[in-house]
Amino acid sequence: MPSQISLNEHLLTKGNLSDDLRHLICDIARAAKYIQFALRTTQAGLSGTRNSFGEEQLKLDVVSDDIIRQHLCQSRLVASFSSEEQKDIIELDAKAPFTVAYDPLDGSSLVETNFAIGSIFGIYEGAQLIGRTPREQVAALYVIYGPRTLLVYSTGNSVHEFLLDDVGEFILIHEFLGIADVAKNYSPGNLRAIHENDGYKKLMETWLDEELTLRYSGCMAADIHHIISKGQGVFSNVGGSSYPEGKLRLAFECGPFAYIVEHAGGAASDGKQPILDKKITNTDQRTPIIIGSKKEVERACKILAS
Ligand code: AHM
Ligand code: MG
Repeated sequence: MPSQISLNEHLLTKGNLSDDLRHLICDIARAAKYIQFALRTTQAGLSGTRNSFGEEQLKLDVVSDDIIRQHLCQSRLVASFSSEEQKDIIELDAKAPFTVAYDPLDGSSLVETNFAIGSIFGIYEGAQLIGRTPREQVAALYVIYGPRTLLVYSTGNSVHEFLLDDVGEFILIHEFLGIADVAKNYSPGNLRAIHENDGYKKLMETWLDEELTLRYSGCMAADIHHIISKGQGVFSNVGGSSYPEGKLRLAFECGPFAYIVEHAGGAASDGKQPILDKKITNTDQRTPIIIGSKKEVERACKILAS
């Protein structure tokens, strides 16, 4: 028997979850392997153009969406799913146990730069997404495609990190990840909003004055993974005139990350209430978000409200 712990084995022994949910998470992990292969082997540019063989190429976010859709359909475990790449919620089989909300390729505008990007998933029991809150998720996970491919999941029993090895297995590298209450790093998104949002301006001045370390890549998945892997930090994206509610979506981005960060001991708020308690009213719904180290999130919410 190999001494390394695979994702499947970890889910079996530490996940505290049903076999159905374990199979669904493994199916999603398999989809991620195909996405990382597509990212490695598709030529840069990648955007509905032709490759050097003259073949038409789909955008990588569309390719990633197709790969995930195929895996969700074939799992036979998905009642409905909703993707950041598609307007409509897709209903598959009302009797199947789960609904999945996902962003197939977060940070896809960074593909050409070779920065890390990611896929994000939130899993709910039942056939409905609309009317639910992210607190009702039974699992959330994300995959980071960077120099290494990493998968991080929570099923409500802390947060665990896996590395894709050369055999094509996700193997455990860190378990029971935690986020400290105090942040030393900050990751401020939608900074253009400081011209219209005095609270956000004051928050930036506070972070600058206190000389927190700036860590912002432009991919939420990578920026929040930075917080999880360093065990501290704060990420923000709040509203201004171009994005009154901030740029990030509740169902596909903020909800899954709020679930994972809270299960690592951190916090996630829209400035007034926990992200986990916000009702999903439509799939395009945006929300301001301050997420990461608990004390810093609390303080940021106070400054934003002042
Ligand atoms: P995407 O899902 O289309 O990639 O957009 C979301 C991304 C986030 O990952 C990131 O935090 C944000 O957009 C960055 O926005 P901006 O380029 O305005 O800073
Ligand atoms: Mg995104």
